[in-house]
Amino acid sequence: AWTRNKFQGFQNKDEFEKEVVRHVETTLARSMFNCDETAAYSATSLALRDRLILEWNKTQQRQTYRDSKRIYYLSLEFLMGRALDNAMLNIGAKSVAKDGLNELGFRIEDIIGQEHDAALGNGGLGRLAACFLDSLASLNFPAWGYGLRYRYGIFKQEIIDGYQVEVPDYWLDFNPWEFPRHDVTVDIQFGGYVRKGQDENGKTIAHWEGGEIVQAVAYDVPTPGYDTPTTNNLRLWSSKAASGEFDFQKFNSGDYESSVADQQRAETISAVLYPNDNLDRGKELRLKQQYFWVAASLYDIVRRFKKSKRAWSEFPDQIAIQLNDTHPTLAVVELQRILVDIEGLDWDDAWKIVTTTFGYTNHTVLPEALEKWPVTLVQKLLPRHLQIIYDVNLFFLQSVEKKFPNDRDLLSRVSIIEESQPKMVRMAYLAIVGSHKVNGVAELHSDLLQTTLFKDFVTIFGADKFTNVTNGVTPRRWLHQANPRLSELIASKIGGHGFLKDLTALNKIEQFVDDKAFRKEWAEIKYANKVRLAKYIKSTLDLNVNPSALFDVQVKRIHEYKRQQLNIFGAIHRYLTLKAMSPEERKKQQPRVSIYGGKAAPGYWMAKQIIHLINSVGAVVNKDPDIGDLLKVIFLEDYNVSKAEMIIPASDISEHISTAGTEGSGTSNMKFVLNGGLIIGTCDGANIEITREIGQENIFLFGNLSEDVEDLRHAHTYGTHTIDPNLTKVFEAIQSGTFGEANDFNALISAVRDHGDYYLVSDDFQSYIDTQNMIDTEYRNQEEWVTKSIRSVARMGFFSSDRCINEYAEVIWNAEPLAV
Ligand code: 26W
Repeated sequence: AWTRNKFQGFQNKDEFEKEVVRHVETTLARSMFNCDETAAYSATSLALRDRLILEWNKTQQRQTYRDSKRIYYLSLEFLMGRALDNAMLNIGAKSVAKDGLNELGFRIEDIIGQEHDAALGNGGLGRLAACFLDSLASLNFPAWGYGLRYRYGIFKQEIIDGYQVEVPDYWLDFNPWEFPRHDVTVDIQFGGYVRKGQDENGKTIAHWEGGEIVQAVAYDVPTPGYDTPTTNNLRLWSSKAASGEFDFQKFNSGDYESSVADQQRAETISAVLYPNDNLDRGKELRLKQQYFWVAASLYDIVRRFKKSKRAWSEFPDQIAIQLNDTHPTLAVVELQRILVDIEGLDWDDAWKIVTTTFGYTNHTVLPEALEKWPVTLVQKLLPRHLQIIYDVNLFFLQSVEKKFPNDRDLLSRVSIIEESQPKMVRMAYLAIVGSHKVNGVAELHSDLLQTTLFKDFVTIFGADKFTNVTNGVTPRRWLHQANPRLSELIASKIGGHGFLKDLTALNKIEQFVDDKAFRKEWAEIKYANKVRLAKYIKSTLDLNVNPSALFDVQVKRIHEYKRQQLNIFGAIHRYLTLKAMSPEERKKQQPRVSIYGGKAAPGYWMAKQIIHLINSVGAVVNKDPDIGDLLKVIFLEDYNVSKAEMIIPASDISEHISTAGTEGSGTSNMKFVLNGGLIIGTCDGANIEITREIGQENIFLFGNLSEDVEDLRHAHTYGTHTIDPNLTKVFEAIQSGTFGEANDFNALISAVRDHGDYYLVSDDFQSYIDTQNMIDTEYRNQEEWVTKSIRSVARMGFFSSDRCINEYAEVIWNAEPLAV
């Protein structure tokens, strides 16, 4: 059996301090006398990093030597957050570091707080990828992540006069967690033309020639498992001009400007993360990013495979590649191109290898999120790939025709090429045809995929190709790191921290549900977390909130389908109701702090209006003397992973209130419950499975069901559409100028009243406010509330990303952990 601390960690705090001092004095070239918190953070990280890289090396050697099946997770987004705390916890060095830093005159929280988030993602999909890396390493799977090293991650959000303003997130000034691999480079081709030639046997082969070359450089980020000998790799590609710093020919001939311009054009590819979440804008640079990253990754994967000298037919036994949404779908085409054009395999043999290697995960059913690329654009950038796509489509449609003769409608419905004006490549269809398994991310979501979006493909390929893997979250970051006191309390009751590796062991705390001291401590921890958030609100917004009030939280990307507008309309209704009460009556009401956070895509005007409304309501409500502590409306600026770690443990109730059938899974719902918060939610995404696990008595569900949505929308458009009377009052208040310039909010109101209320805000409004009122009542019974909180946490074992990764490994990857 493996025991920790042989190679990882530090023997004691003196050894740790020595390393920190060494890095301050040598790597950073400073003296300990002027070592500030920034320098202390850098030196601490470098000391930790030294340990990680040793483990990384060993892991890589072991994985190469064993040569067992490897998993490659291709994702355009990895929302990693901060690395230092996670690294210390995972390698078991936190207490040594805490003591060591103390002796050097620092508090560990301050040092941890120095780190800039690695924010290479938008939201759910990117954070899921990060949780998966943690689980893959913690379960000892030989797995690599592949992504892009954006110079600018998701923008920073500032709120100015109640509106969102975007500020670039330049985060690479000093990043101790990455290792540049200037020796690992791949030349990536764009444009040019295809020339048909013949090989020595007279077989036609395609040569892709001309165009431009951009160089991909690898940057490696070690990702340590929790209490395991495995430190896996996240490889991020950065783009630069292929000819080095300058085109010297141009430079020498005096064309200095254009030689620099070439370099900048190349570097643009990995410059910035697209900030759209669930919206496909079809930008050329985005397609370039996708191919650049996919081609570099596949070259790397194939190069590693070829070292083993195995037959090509063994490729799928040795390699599983998972496509995180359709963003990496060109990988399917690229592998086929490598096998056929470069390695000389026959089309059918190659295609068999390709389709056995790939799996595709869909994360959304929103039509506006489904990627489509104009055929003309693909032709321009990737002429050979377009030919391959056409051939794949032809053979696929021929097989459909054979199975379902004379169904022209079916053929045009499932064609990878949409015969529209202009013609488009449907990436989801290409991903389905190019993979052996397709999964959704929660049961309802996977069912909807199979009965609606991908229905024809279920008919064609059979139901076996389609499956569900319900999302999960890593309990290391989302319980142990974010809520250390709760983690310790649980550990003290059930015999240690084993639950962090087998989350189902949480069920052992349910036997303590009546234990007085345990309950008291449980409630105190929640209160302390709320005090911490209240202090943060005071320091950033200069607002006093009462930590004893009910903290009601909705933090996620701002999107109409996630319905932050329902939440703020509900808060306005609450405000109006309180205003209409007598002072005596008001005294009987439950105080509440309504907390919002999240970014709007820069081009998503409606989402920005929602942010503005929230801030405008806050500006009025928060200083209304009639209201006082009874209601505060708070918008927290720049929601990100590290802020989530503070906010989530401080919630009493969190909101997961998407229109039924629209949220793939949701993962913050899992994080909130895991931290002892209850949730209000619709019957959507993973809320349904959370209910199944924790019991319907422990969750506040409301609203219309997914199966009713279509009829309701139909009725809005073709029947009579009456708006809920309470919501009408809310609209009247807004339009009478209660929250500032009334016209500012016309679009939010008319979306509901005049434009068909696509997201069913009015249909769900009464049910929503009734449920919120029920929450007020139940919250006053703190004993019952704590019971619900404990029971819920105890029953959350299913939602570990470890369970999720084990399911992927068994059902999709056919891969096993590497035992040591
Ligand atoms: C093409 C633009 C674009 C960019 C990102 C389209 C779609 C996306 C993502 C798929 C959006 C996303 O993050 N989806 C979320 O994925 C989570 C992880 O599975 C789920 O929990 C969320 O419900 C889903 O919205």
